[in-house]
Amino acid sequence: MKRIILVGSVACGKTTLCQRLNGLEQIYKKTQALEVINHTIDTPGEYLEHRSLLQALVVTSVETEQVLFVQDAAQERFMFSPGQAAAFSVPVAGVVSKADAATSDQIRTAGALLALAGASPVFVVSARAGQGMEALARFLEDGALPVKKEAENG
Ligand SMILES: Nc1nc2c(ncn2[C@@H]2O[C@H](COP(=O)(O)OP(=O)(O)OP(=O)(O)O)[C@@H](O)[C@H]2O)c(=O)[nH]1
Ligand SMILES: [Mg+2]
Repeated sequence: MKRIILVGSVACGKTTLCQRLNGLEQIYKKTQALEVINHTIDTPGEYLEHRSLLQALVVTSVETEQVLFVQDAAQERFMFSPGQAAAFSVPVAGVVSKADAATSDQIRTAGALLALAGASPVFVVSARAGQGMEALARFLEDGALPVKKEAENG
């Protein structure tokens, strides 16, 4: 698996995603600091939400091969700026998380906002239910692109 860094708001599901990608038990634990788990760097949501900490994400991402912007599908608060992916020197993909708890409209909107932030491709997953995780894992293994479904277009 590529070395990745997870970036997203508080409670958007980064740690749960990280546990699922690494085959670990899903246990809730608030992320307090940058944390390395196998090939994954998990980050506290505060690093995205507090602008003064943003630069630390950009600097840390240099150690990785892939950034994942994670957006909770059911969360209306969107903390990524348009074009924010350009601040990173490694490729940025998007993950719409918690798809099990969102409507298809919410999923579509979250995906469109991630694309606006410059993330590509964008995956739709539920780390809890397992939906979409295979496609994301494949992309992180060998760069395979997601197959677009009707509800995710646009
Ligand atoms: N329904 C649903 N809930 C989820 C999913 N993934 C995570 N959650 C829940 O969302 C909450 C926050 O998940 P975390 O993975 O800790 O979020 P985080 O992004 O790591 O949060 P910080 O460490 O605070 O930045 C927990 O209660 C999780 O159980 C999912 O796929 N579906
Ligand atoms: Mg966390």
